[in-house]
Amino acid sequence: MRQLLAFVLLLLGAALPASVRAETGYDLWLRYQPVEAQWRDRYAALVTQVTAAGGTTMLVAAGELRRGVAGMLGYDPVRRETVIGDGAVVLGTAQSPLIAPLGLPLAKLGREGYLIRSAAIGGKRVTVIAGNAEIGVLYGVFRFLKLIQTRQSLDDLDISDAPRLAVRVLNHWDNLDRYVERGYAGQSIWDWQKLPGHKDSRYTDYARANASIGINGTVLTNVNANADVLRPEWLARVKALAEVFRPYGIKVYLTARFSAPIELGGLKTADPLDPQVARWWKDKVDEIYRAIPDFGGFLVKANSEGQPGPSDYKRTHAEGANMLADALAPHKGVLMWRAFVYAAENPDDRHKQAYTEFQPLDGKFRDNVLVQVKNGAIDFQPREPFHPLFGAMPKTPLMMEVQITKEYLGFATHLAYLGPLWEEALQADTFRPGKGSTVAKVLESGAATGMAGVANIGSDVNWSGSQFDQANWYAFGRFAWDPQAKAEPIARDWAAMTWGNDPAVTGPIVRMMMESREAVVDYMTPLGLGHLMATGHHYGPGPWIADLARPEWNPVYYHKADARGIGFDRTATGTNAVGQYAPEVAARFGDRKRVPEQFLLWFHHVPWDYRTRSGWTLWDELIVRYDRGVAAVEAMQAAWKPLAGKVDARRWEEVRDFLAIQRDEAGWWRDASIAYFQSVSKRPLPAGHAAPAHDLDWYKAIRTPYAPGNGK
Ligand code: BDP
Repeated sequence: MRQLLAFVLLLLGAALPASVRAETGYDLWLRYQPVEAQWRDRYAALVTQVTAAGGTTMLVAAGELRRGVAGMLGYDPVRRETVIGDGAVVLGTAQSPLIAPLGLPLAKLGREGYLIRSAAIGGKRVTVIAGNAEIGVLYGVFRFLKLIQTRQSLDDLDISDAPRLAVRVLNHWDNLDRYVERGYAGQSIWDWQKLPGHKDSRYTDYARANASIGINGTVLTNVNANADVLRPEWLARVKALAEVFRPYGIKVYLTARFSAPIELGGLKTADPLDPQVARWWKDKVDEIYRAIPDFGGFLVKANSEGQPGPSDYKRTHAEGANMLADALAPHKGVLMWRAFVYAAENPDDRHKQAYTEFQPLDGKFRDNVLVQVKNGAIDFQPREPFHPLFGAMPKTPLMMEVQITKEYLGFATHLAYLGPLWEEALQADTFRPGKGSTVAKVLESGAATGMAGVANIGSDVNWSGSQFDQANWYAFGRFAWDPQAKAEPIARDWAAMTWGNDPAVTGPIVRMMMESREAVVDYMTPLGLGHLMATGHHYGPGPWIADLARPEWNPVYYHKADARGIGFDRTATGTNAVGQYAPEVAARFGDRKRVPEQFLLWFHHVPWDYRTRSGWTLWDELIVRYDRGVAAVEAMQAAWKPLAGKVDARRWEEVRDFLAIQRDEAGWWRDASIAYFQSVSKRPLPAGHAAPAHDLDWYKAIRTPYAPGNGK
């Protein structure tokens, strides 16, 4: 009898309670699980059939709708007959015969926008999902499915949306041997060895996931990659991937190693002003477009961390970029040129170097160049002030680059939702040209616009190395679509789609997510500290490291702790990095009393007994923050525990285990940091705060030689 029951339950798989169903996370936020009975009938009445005609993207859109409805409502809405009935969902572009007569206000939505509207066609009550192009329809379908996934009403719909940025790209730091630099989710998903003969079905799921959040481009190769991907045999593989992605509105881009004309072309130079070099690139670009007519363009890391570039020939970044841009322009390709430059030989504050180099080049770049600027001036830290270049190059399109993969935030095992970090950067007021000129507005105002996210995607079954890291991929897409977006509603959407709609589940999950990034800041780099991670792999604390060749490789360069105090003086009495910001911002950051406390030590060297706003001494405040960070991780553990049985066991257990790892490592960060800073400050810990478990030498002796993502 029991066996029979088990068998029946197996047959009814979809109806099993969540706690019993094992999920891997492969389905991401597109799980399409059955909706509760009370919703099912309401939805089913409004999704009786799907009507669509068009090209491959329209087919994909209809296919996704069928898939979602099959999963969530339990039937296939496809009807062969063309007669429209009540409850039909009509997909089409502005020109579709069923849609054109409705005179929908599509014109202002651009090529990628969409409109979802409850309407009447031939006296029947229908829902129209329309765009100017088929890709808009696909985006609209994902939005429509999200309404069901998040249990919204489908009655009286009138939704229209369009992306606010044009180029919304993932940057994969993937090498051709499938090694992912700063990758914590396994190998590269690009299985080059089997391409172009075999196209893994995973490429399609990757494209679906990206299209569902509006990502429309992917740079397949690492910014530090060699030039090999530009060889004909590799371009054939790139072409195969481009074909998979095309129906999903995703363009393929490649990194272009600046010295490729030497390495592949046999030229003696890669000087951008040498006509032979320009010719080589033009021919190479033409060759790429013959294979991939909608190729997106190039991403270039030049004269940065040892990469070749125009400065090798005493040319400017603009001269280098423009030469490549000219090769791409006839094909409408874009060039993303990174502003992440700093030089070993340059003794100036690393914070200042990109601005110093790029700001004078404002207006000197071709129209199809986007200068790609990291959110902060140093390097993807848990918290950084916004990059001073935002707002400072009004004549140059700037795109913002963020890191989705958590190189400096505990890799895949630390739960850190990055939505709040990105919102903070995007909402920062540059005061250029005036008050209210947020970074988001700067991004939107360019003649060309975009946002790039360094991907956290790999061959792990859950794609991102952890369940919660999927939220960062998801949130990146949402912010690139709308830089004015807010982190919390994005977290709510993701949580509902990924873990189910029970408020007893989503409530705690969203709270965990919203507090998680601040927890990491507190236990790693409180009060504006930064770059204290151990050398190279950036895994775990190394604030004592002081013996590396280049000054800015050493954490001591960033915190400057001494007997007197701690912090980097970037005011006028120090490096005057504040001078690179608009005067209003400089005045605030430069004044110890006015600087947001979260940036205090980023801009100021502050005595240990300085009184913070809470009335503590700086030293005590630091300790309080470290402990607050650890306590926040414990609070996440406590919040997760009661969700056992409310979500599937397999994912629940993975999260439980990762939170335990995070708790241990938060403690490690706290203890090691306090042990070290105490050796400098020589101060006692405030009452009620425990001494580190071990002495400083114990922490210094910890080695993690095989930490992932750090080259080979
Ligand atoms: C740093 C990474 C390094 C990248 C570099 C970059 O440690 O692996 O190559 O950024 O953005 O954060 O180019």
